Amino acid sequence: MNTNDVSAGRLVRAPEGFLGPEGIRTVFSQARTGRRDFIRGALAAAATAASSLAAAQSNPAPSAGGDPNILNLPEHSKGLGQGVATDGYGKPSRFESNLQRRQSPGLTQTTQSSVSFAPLQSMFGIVTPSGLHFERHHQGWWDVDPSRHRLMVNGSSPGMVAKPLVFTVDEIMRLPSVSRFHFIECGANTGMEWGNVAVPTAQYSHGMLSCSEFTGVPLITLLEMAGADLKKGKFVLAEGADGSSLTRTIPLSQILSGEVLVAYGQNGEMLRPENGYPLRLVVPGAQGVSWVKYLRRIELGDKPYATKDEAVHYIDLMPDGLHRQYTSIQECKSVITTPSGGQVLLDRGYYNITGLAWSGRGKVARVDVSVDGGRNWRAARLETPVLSKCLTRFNLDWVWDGKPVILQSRASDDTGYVQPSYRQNRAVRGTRSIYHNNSIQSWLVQENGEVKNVQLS
Ligand SMILES: Nc1nc2c(c(=O)[nH]1)N[C@H]1C(S)=C(S)[C@@H](COP(=O)(O)O)O[C@H]1N2
Ligand SMILES: [Mo]
Repeated sequence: MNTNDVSAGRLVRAPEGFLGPEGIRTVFSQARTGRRDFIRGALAAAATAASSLAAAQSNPAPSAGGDPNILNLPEHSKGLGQGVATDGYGKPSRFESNLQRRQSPGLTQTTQSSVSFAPLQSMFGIVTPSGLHFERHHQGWWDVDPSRHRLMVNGSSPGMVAKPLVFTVDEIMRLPSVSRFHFIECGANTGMEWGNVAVPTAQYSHGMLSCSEFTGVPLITLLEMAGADLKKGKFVLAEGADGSSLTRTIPLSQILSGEVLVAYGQNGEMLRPENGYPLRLVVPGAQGVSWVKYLRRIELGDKPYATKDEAVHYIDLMPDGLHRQYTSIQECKSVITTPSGGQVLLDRGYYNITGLAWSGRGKVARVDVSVDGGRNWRAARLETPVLSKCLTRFNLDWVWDGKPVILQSRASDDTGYVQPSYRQNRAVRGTRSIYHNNSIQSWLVQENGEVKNVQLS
């Protein structure tokens, strides 16, 4: 084993179409099959690599010219490195240029009313770097001047709010703040899969999903400051400042708990313009459309508003022909991100099956993983922290024997809800929905190591 194994881990393949010129990162194995204690085997292999690397770096090796005093070291171990970065804001390594959010060719007619997907298959842990957060815009994004932006809090009728207020961003940032980790998932995530398998990779099947630490002020604080009547009020209308006039109804019951935030921070800095700078609503557990960006108005009322974004869009066409409205909580769901569609296993042997699980109703309680198309299930290890309405990372040890297998993950949350199969979901929902598909995902690992998106009927 030598240090070249590191680059083997970065081998890329670029299947046609969706992946762009860079392809995606594959995974690689270090230990061979046949070892009964495969974890110890993998660790031993890693230790050997480390010690031979150390030996290579400390032992003088004869140069081509035969001068034994010249060390056979890479440039970066001999010369002077670069000075502190001059651009003031760091960027990823140039070797990581394949790590990108991507658009789906042909999905939408304009990029202003479109979506970019987060590269779930190449991320670690639970936090989405802000530059890789998925985007969903109804009429393009704006870099709104925070010194001119305002947020109004008013009532639908006289008396609903005693003294309507208009806040500047500075005024909101002076108030007591909280920081919390939450996932955001577009209600249309995995929507193309209702009818059948539609896309090749986890990026496109599940990448309208991201997770950040959000910082802001509980919306209830602003309502109380404005003297809101929290007995008469039952619902809030949230309105964005972009041309789409995006508006959604949020039940006051969810706001009273203090979890709905008027956020300005994302992962330790201000929100990115694409994600709603300078203010966005954070509605933990609710589908993305309720997380209104460029938030400019909050109105307290006593009934749901039935706006275009909840009466006509984001509704579920049921088998009986009726539409289901206001299904805004994202139910428990999970996906294996490695190995996943478009990746290639380079060899049989040990792999860490890893993925993400989440629930809009609370904490992930367990994740079971099957490597035989759902016949047998093993409990995966949940990585801490396991937070409410937040992505949870799971892992499972697995040795691939080189035969075709179907990998699946099935999450349950702390309400006892279990993620359904496609068959179970279609029995209730039919096949004509777009939104709210939380079915169990299947990945087929073929004999040649290539991983494909499949569905079991
Ligand atoms: N003002 C405004 N808010 C918006 C949208 C929008 O187009 N305009 N899109 C919504 C939808 S459908 C989703 S899924 C999320 C996406 O948030 P993101 O772009 O930060 O990922 O924002 C929601 N909030
Ligand atoms: Mo969305």
